[in-house]
Amino acid sequence: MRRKLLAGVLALSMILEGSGILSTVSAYGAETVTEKVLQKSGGGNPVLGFDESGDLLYGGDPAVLVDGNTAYFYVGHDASSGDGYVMPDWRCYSTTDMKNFKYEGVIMNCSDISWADDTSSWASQVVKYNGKYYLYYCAEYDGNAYGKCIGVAVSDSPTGPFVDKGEPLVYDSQTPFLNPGRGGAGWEDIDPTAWVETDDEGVEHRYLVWGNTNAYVAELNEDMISLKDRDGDDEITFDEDATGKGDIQRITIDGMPNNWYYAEAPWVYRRQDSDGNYYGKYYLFYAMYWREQMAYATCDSLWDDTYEYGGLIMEPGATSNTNHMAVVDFKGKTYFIYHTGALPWGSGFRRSVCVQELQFNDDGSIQYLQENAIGLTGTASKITDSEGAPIAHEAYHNSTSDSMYPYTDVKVGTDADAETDDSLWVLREGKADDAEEAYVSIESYNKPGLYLQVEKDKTVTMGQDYQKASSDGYTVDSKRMTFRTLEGFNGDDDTVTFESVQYPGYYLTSTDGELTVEQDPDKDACSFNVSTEIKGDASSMTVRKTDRTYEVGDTLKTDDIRITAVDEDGVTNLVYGDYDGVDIDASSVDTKTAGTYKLKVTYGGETGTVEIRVLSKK
Ligand code: FUB
Repeated sequence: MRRKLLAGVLALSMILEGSGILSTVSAYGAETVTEKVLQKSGGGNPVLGFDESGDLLYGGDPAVLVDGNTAYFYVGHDASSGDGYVMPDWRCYSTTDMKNFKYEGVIMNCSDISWADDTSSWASQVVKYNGKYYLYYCAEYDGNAYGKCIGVAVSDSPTGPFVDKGEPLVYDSQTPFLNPGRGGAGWEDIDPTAWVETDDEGVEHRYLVWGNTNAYVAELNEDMISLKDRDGDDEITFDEDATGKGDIQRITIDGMPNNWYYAEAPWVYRRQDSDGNYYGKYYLFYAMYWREQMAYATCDSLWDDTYEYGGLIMEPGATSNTNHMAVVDFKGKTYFIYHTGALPWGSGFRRSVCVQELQFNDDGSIQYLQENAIGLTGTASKITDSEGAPIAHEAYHNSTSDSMYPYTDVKVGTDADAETDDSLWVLREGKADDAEEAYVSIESYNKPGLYLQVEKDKTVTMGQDYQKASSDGYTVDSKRMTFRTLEGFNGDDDTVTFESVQYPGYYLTSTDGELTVEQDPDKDACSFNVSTEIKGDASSMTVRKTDRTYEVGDTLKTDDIRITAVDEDGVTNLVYGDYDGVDIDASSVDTKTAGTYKLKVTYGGETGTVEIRVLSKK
């Protein structure tokens, strides 16, 4: 299993590396070819997704506790074999460097909670307080009698076992259902995050924030297992009229653009100086809109202030409908920990955890992050054809529409003008047989979980390895996503030829920008150069069309055009084409005539183009 190896692998050098290491001779049919073993990427994302034996174990909704020299990662175990959550327990991993992870086992089973059902170990967070560890979690009340509730369990150790309080800390009935049409009645009270801090006057504050479709905040008592009766009326009440009275308040986030909304997955965070003291504003990280994007808001007080929208951090994941983050400072750096469905047969119901560094600008705003397959330890490679054009997938933003997933046939070709990130690949052990050193599977750098694959018609596309593995452990995509690497057929020492494992005797070939596998290819066209390098910076603005194509006579629409613009402070904004401030010059597009047009888009003083295809009427 790949995970077994990943857990122990250290970061590889991020400078240019050679590709060939050793070679052996073997033959297919009449042809004699020489294998050439490529350097595979060490580790990268996801960092978790394994059990005590190193076997695949999915887990989502990461939470992280930094305790001394160690960071403890917690996940809800995803045991689903379909398209719904089946989550029987919470598990823990530990790390002292954010690169190597130790499996610590089950910390609590849903079935051990007297009031909960057995399979709803949804999002959680562990906090340490006065030497004890408190696990805040959400689970469904048995028989759904009271919807989803928030519970709390206690342990003397960060790795458990945790013992539940015996009744919910927050019942679903304690907050109103305010947003029909989004989320669901009965599960507004999920996704707890807790925060404890002593202020400058020495007063201690303990907060619990949670919620789906609405975010709520309440104070915790010093026992950490009950909510504070702030207004002293002997019951825990919701502040219906937002008068500041009551014990549970609804959080309002001002300034969210594009009709986006708070969805779920809150995480409270504050920056720390080199002595570990908190400073600056509070950050509320959260999942926004559907499919879920990662965003943040800031405030001066978790209880008394309005929260101001800060920006988008990550677009919807390439392989998971939800995302859920933890943000922690650890040994002088800030880390953004999130989940994807990037492992084989992965999805929003079979997730695994990823780590990237989070960067702040001088004013405290947060830089946009792109999910990637290399994380802190992996390496990305460029694969260029004999003309110097890199293999790249088509440029696109992950759709917010469920119907687009899983991505199974993304267009791939060679393109000298391809954007850097779309032309980076992560060389993995061959899915068809990880013991074969000359086998390689080629994962997209910026669409983690999507791999180059050979189609039946011998064209090459990119898709997710999303189908269930058979009893031998391989998915139906394993072979078509694996290539045997050979010395380049053009005889150049530096080149490599990729033979399809699904179709032995067919070799990856670049012809006028098209990628196919061919039986008798031109020797230059099937010889590629592989170089491994660090990812370059994003350009200042990219404009991307999403899923729409037009037929002659259709009206041009701009709402699906998505623009990623980096402003002068390095802050990345992602906006739709119909957003205020976006100027679209449609004069170059003639939807009465079939053809391919370049549409000019201007935003924030930058101009870019997006390709519009108008097809003949069927
Ligand atoms: O894992 C179940 C739910 O999915 C979580 O509670 C949400 O945050 C979403 O990730």
